Amino acid sequence: MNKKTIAIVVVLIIIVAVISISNRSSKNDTMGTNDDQSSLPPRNYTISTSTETISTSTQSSSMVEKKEVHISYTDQGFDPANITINVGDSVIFTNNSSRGFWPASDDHPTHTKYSEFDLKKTIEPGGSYSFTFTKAGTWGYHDHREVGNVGTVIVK
Ligand SMILES: [Cu+2]
Repeated sequence: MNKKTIAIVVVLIIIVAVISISNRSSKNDTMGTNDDQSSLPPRNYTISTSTETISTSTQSSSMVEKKEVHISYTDQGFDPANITINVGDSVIFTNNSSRGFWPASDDHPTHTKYSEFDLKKTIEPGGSYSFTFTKAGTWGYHDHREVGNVGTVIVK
């Protein structure tokens, strides 16, 4: 239900309530005297509008949900080093090691396999780097400052 519909429903409820109240008072008029009215128990008309919880479903689109995959960089290397993701997914590298590291695409030192992936600078300990893979393929990567630490991102 949208706001306009709710407003119409509320107006209708008010109209119905007003009609029923006026029917009652006209009935009382035909019933006659004030004595009759005073013998009636007091009646309270409560107009209750049920408050409806409106939940708008956010994007039930058929698109595949984009994932974020985390890779931790430790003093022992990347963990996990090898992952498989889908096109459009992001990989977040967090530096949990004791030194700066430089995420870069293979091959060292030119980094031309997936040149956009090359951060071209160092991430200090505690820092992170998020990269969204938009090209399918098998992408080897490494720490440009510690070339023995390598991994592979397979993008499907
Ligand atoms: Cu390198």
